[in-house]
Amino acid sequence: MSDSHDKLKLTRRGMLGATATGALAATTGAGAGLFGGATPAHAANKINLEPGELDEYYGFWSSGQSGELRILGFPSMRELMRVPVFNRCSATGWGQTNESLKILTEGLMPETKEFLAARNMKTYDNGDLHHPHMSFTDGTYDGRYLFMNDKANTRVARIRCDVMKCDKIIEIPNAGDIHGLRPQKFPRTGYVFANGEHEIPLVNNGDILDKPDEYVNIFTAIDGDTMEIAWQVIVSGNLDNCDADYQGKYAFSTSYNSEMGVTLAEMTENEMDHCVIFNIKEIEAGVAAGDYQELNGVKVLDGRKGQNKKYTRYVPIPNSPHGCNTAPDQKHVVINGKLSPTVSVIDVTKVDALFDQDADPRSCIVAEPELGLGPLHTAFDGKGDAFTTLFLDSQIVRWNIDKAIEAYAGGNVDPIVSKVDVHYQPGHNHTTMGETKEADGNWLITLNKFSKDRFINVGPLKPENEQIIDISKPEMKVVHDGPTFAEPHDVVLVRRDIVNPVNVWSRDDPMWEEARQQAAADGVVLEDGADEPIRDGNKVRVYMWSQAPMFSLEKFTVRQGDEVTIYVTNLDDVDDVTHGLTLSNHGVAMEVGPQATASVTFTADRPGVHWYYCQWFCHALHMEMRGRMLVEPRNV
Ligand code: CUK
Ligand code: CUA
Repeated sequence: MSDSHDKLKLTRRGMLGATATGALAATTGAGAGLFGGATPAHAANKINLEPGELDEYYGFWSSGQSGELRILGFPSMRELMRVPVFNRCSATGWGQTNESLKILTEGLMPETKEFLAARNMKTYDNGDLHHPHMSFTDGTYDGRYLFMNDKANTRVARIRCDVMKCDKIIEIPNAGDIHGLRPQKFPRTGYVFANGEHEIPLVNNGDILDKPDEYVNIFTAIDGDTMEIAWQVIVSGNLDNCDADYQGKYAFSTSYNSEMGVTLAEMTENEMDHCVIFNIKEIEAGVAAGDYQELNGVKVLDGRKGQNKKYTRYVPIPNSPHGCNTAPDQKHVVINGKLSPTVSVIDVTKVDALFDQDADPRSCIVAEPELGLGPLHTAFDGKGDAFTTLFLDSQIVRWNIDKAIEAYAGGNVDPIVSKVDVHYQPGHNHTTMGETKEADGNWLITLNKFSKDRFINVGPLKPENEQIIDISKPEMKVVHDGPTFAEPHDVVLVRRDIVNPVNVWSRDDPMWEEARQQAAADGVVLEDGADEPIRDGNKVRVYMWSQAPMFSLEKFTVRQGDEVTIYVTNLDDVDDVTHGLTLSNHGVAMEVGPQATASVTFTADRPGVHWYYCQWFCHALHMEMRGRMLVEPRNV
């Protein structure tokens, strides 16, 4: 590092840094006063928050075919953040930065990497994220991680809740398209259970093609701490949704198409499909005893119908069941009938007998109330009531679990408490803390697939409509319409005291470990940057820091055809001072959070002057936060 640069750096960093901090202190100071006095929204189930009031819950939303996770404040429904996962994000550079590409690619199977490389793709840039769920400890959310599925490209991802960024994505071998996903509730997560939805040949290499009777479905248990696959079980029938018990003994998956048909007529032929119950201890014992085949590096056990092994039991359920929801009473699991107007209630204490005494599989069913047309998903208030979406009736039905059990035993009681119209065709619904033992019965949200006439028209593609329902009294009341873009399937509503993200990255974060190592190999300290690009053949590495409102390099020079990697380390240590680096006319842009390092690699094949600039409005001199990349023509 030259003396003059050192001096310049010190002076400018000192002066402008002070200016920046001063300016920010003024704004954040005002903000702190405003928010410091904010009151939570729970008073009398209040939904409309005044400016400056904070939400009582975090809502973690899936986005279906948009591929991202969204964070909303709940119940205000203010969208707070989008966390890219299975998609490409223009704002943050997810899918482009080296740090995100490492996460997006390291968990892919070798043949997928080859497939993508042959098509000049670094990774998939689409996904279909249906089911986001938080990690549990002892039956309730613990604020560590969120896990989610990608139905489109058979992946499972994890988000770190300390920074709200995805840190792991794995492809699930042997399975066809991951759909249902739930974490183990007890003793902790532990396992993340993931359903393979579409049946495929066990070894899907082209040897077996149009022989559907040789296809199988795969249930997967992932270790949520390491994000490695613990084991898989082969099952009969398409797996749809799943959930776990509060005892740590069983997992449950709904299964439509027990016929294993491929046409609509074949798939809906039977009146009864089933719920598959997985015996976790027996499966672990089977793994320990070596009762598995190894496929693509995964231990795969056989739990198909008729195997009569203690890994699985098949409970007949009417008809093409969809949602699978364990109640906060820690005892009941509701299986939603979809094509049947009923839901089937499993008593987990009666499941032992299925395995130990080969009891009739239906003996674990303790209620089967008829609720209405198209029951898809059920949520709970923690006080004994359940709330089921009726897709075809466009209603939420509130029903009482104890009364349903009484009626099933022959009692003359009606389990239905009330119904409310929603707009329209609800899929998932969810209550505040509803999938934990701490369900509080305050609010229900219903995620409706259609919104026609609820909003001003935006053309043929309409938003979905999410409605909030006050469930604190027996009569339910719709209190809010919330349009949303394609296409949340599911959401979890988490009390805000459970979620505690940091404001500023730790410089030790593993996210940029490779950048740290590369810098060390180049004799550079990331926080200091380098005056000149480091050349290594035609690979060029540019190290700079950012501090509002400047980059450490006002310019750098490379040669046409160089493969350039730019590392930016954000020295700002102030809440909310995110910078970015956009390199014009190169399709390059990335977020650099406070105290973070981010890097991007591209080929400098356009001779000339190209400006890079900060794209995250960070300072009064944000427009001035820029520099030049000078690209020398190849034959000079
Ligand atoms: S599924 Cu979409 S409405 Cu993927 Cu959870 Cu039921
Ligand atoms: Cu830094 Cu805008």
